[in-house]
Amino acid sequence: MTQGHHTDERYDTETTPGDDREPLFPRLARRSFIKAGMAAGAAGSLAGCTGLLDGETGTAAAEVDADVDPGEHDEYYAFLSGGHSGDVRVYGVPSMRQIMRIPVFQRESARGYGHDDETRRMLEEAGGYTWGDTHHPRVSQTDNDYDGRWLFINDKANGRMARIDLKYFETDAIVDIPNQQGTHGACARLPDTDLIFGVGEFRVPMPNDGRDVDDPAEYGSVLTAIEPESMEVAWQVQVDGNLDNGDGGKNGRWFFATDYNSEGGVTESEMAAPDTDYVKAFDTLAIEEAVEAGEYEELSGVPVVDGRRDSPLNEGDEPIVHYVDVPKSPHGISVTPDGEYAIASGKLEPVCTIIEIDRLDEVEDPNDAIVGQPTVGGGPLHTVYDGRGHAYTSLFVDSQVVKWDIETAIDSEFGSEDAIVETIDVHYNPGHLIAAESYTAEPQGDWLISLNKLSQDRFLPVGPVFPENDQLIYIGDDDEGMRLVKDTPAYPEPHDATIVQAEKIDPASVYDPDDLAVEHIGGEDDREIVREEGRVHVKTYSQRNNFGYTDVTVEEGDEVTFTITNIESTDDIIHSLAIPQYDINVKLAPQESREVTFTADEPGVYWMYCGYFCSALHLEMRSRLLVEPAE
Ligand code: K7E
Ligand code: CUA
Repeated sequence: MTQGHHTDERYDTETTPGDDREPLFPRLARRSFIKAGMAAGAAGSLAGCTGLLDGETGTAAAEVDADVDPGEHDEYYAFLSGGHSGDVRVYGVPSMRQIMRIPVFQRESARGYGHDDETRRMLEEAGGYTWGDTHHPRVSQTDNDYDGRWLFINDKANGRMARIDLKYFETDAIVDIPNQQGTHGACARLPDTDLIFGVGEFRVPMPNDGRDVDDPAEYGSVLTAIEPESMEVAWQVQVDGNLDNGDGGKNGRWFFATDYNSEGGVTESEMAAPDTDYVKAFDTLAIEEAVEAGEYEELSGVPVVDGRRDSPLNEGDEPIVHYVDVPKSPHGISVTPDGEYAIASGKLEPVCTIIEIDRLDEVEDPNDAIVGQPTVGGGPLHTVYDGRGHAYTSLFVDSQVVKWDIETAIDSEFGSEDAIVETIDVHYNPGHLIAAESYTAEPQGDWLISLNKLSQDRFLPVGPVFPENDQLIYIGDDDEGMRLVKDTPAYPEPHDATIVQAEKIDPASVYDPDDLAVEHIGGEDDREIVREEGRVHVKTYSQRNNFGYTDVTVEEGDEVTFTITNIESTDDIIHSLAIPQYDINVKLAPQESREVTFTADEPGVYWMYCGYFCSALHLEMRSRLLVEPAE
């Protein structure tokens, strides 16, 4: 990734002791921090050194208690994006047990997602794609603290944003974003999550309808603002260059995004050519004023404001987008818990860039808002916080997490390593990392997960597709240093994550029928089979151990609808309605009602059965669908 232009001698070719594999990135194998620190005379505190030694050997310290005994609950939820699996995974922290998966952009049979009429329609109306690429899960906040209401997640592949209702841990809305290909970064305007932002990565013609196909100069990319309640697009801002990751300021005004293609290249070498790229600081209030004043062009039904550098809206001393030059191809950007700084991670340069947010209003040249640029190590991708003034940056190339002190970095020369407190080896090549409630005003500063892209030798081999490795690191003791506690294999492939205190989320264990759009069939008295010309509507229920009707007879060619309620009120008694050959498996949690419609075009006998092992008589929980041949 940075081969070819990086000549920093701090990188050596030796691998870590005990690590006999070939370095992944020749000449850029793991950096020897102790050596570098001594050479530069910039060692951290003694306490930091203890951590370093542990970091060098990568061993877990026994005294960190991350055990969650059988039957005990974790202190935190972690929500991890599933990447091109299209889902969101729910872990408990610190156990790292995977508790649930929430399907978002893909049909999923265990949850019956995309099997009933409503979720099928939702996926269809969101473009009808069969997959998505989830990267950035963000839980809604009120007053810069998690409120447990929603989780938002992007689809990098098909330019969408989804909302998960955390009462039911279920996707309840998806918006297919116009004028945007590759919705990458996803984040909210804080403190109260009153707008969700989708960050447009791929530059395309605007609109992308066949015009300017091979004229990259005319391509554009936009930042999209979405109303969280309606999940409708409120406005977009077109920018120069592209957009990568993003994060919201904490005071209801700013949004920051990185850019790795400021000059609009279409090949890898063009994209990596310039020495600098941008961090763009969007003044969302000024953008909203421009929309109010009608200063936009409507494209695909959306007001698109011109935020390019030479836009009239960027003239004068209140531009809508401030373009800050940073070393080329920054990747992650995140705002510190106190809301004072936005820190961009360098990716192709071994630095982080610290922008003091309030200075954006004061300086004439936005570059003067940069107040620090510490050297942190090879391939810095993302930065998170512990609430004690430290930043933790994932180093993709060095396979490390580096802990550094923000104020020290601001007080030091640009490029200095003085701010580095310690590093810890991770296995291997971390992408994102996340610390407990790092995206709020008050992170807890105890646990950190490093989401490593490569697991290499860490698990039993399972063929050429290796799992990823999500490593749990304890960061709660500044004297003892960071401790690697657990390896957790992950199905490909998590990107970002959010860690939320368990007490801030209050999921339902039984459905409230008022929350469902489908008729509730309360039991035997409600059940009926309504027949009209060519249509059969079966209204029934499920309970241990039957489906209300033992047989349902229809005629070949009938359009059949099942409206079915699980009438159990006991927690955890789930049924499903599986109909072989008709590709249906509708999951039904207690008091849940779902509807499924299909055309009975195959004459024959079909055993409708329950897919969840619900009682000792579960296997007996089946009924016949009799499809009689048409005349
Ligand atoms: Cu994987 Cu946040 Cu999509 Cu970085 S992004 S690693
Ligand atoms: Cu219901 Cu098995």
